[in-house]
Amino acid sequence: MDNCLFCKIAEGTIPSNKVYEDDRFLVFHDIEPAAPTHVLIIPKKHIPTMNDLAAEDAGLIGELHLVAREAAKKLGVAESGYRLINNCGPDSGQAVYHIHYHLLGGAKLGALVQ
Ligand code: IU
Repeated sequence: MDNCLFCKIAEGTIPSNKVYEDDRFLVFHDIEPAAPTHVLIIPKKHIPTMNDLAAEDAGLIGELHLVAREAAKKLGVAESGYRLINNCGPDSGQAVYHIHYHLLGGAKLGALVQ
């Protein structure tokens, strides 16, 4: 997708601080961390939001959870605990319309709704 920031990050045309990459996923550090550990997990496939997921994406999104699990281990938060968040649409505060999951940890996290 031409005008998508996270597609450009996935392609490598915009640099990121990578934690993990394979042919289908990228995990990179959020530029404005909201917790001591804050990375974003994205599929390289351009899917704008959770609402745009198709049945054929079920495997991709399932696999994304395994990527998140491995990232949590690599980042040292697997045992202490972490949160995986997807923002979908305006009320959630979604700012980048390429589906992504925030993995947050490294501290006791606050309430879910603020
Ligand atoms: P959101 O779920 O769409 O609100 O989250 C977008 C995140 O992308 C947010 O936490 C930003 O700090 C983060 N981000 C980034 O890591 N790199 C960027 O170049 C931009 C946003 I723009």
